[in-house]
Amino acid sequence: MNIGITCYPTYGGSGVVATELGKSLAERGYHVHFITYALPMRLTGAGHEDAGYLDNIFYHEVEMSTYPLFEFPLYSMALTSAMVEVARFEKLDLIHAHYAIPHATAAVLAKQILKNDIKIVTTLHGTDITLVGLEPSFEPLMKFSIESSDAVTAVSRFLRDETVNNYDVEKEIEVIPNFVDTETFRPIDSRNRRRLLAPNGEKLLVHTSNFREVKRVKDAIRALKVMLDHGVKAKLLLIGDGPDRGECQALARELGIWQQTRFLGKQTELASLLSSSDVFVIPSGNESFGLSALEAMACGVPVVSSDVGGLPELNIDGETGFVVPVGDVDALADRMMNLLGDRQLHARMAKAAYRRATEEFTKERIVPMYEAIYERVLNNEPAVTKEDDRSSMVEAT
Ligand code: GMT
Repeated sequence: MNIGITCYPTYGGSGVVATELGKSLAERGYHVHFITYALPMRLTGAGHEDAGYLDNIFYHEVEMSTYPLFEFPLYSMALTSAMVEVARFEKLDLIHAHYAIPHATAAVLAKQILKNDIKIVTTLHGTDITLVGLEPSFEPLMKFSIESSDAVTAVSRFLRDETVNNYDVEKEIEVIPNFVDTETFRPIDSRNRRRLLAPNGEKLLVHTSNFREVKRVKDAIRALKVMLDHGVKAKLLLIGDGPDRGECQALARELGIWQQTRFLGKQTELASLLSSSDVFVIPSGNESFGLSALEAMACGVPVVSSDVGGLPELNIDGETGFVVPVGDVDALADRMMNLLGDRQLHARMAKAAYRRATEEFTKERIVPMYEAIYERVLNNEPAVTKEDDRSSMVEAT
């Protein structure tokens, strides 16, 4: 089977999921063609043994021509053209579009140009539905793109329900959660690293994100301040980069806790940094799944998260960590102090987090769900009904 994959290559969890899926499919013998405007971040293999050339994977760059008349780059048009060209030349059976606008839209248009001689699978990831698509002018486009896809998946039950409710779509949306490569994300003995990061035996809190407003990173910094005021010896590792980073740094200085925060920027050795840490904190204002929390869980790190979106589907309150109301900084601090102050509780939750990640959300378990959808659309079979939805596995702990 020849599969085209389009995703945002440089930024965010949807690109990570799309790239890891493509790599897994290639390992299983499919020919995978990435059609993106830059080489997907994790495809370069930075930090991976398989850096460089990967068998069965092909990269087609979406080239953007400039012309003075086009004040704004015509990304969607260029992408559609690239999809058509690659589909014809490489005899693609289907295009898997990650992120609804404009990727699913471009794929649907490409399908029309190709006279329906291709199938479209769309995966909804989060902000495409919860933020971007809610722009009133985008609503008809979103509904059209979803309903015109041959199959649609969402990464959590929350996201499926949001899509159905917000866009009134008449389309079966199947839930396929995010997955993690447990060979990369695993508990790693990182005592040396820990000694460097916490030379005075401090507890380590960790947060990874793209520092957008929706991540509410400042809540994590404020929670650290509450903990320090309670006499807890702790440090907060902040990994990643994005628009809010500057403000977060300013807040840490303003609160007088600069020395207890470490802004580490974008890191490739994530698993080792996560493994060095005691608690993963994710206070998001909206989060359709929370791939970063899953990666931490696979490294044996319990999670303290907000209660929004798909986070409570992943992080089981009182079992793999704690779930607190979004924006409640005191509750965030309180739960982290509970975890850090009770060795047995911490060990139990760390083990449960690891078990949940490595039993429920592995690529071995999740990738076949996508394969089944590909087979189904190519055989023109109908979608599974909600009653026997695949999301039931997410509920199993
Ligand atoms: O918010 C991000 O980090 C980026 C965003 C994206 O679409 O690239 O991530 C979304 O997709 C991830 C993969 O499916 C999910 O794990 C994230 O929860 C989701 N982010 C939000 O909903 C805010």
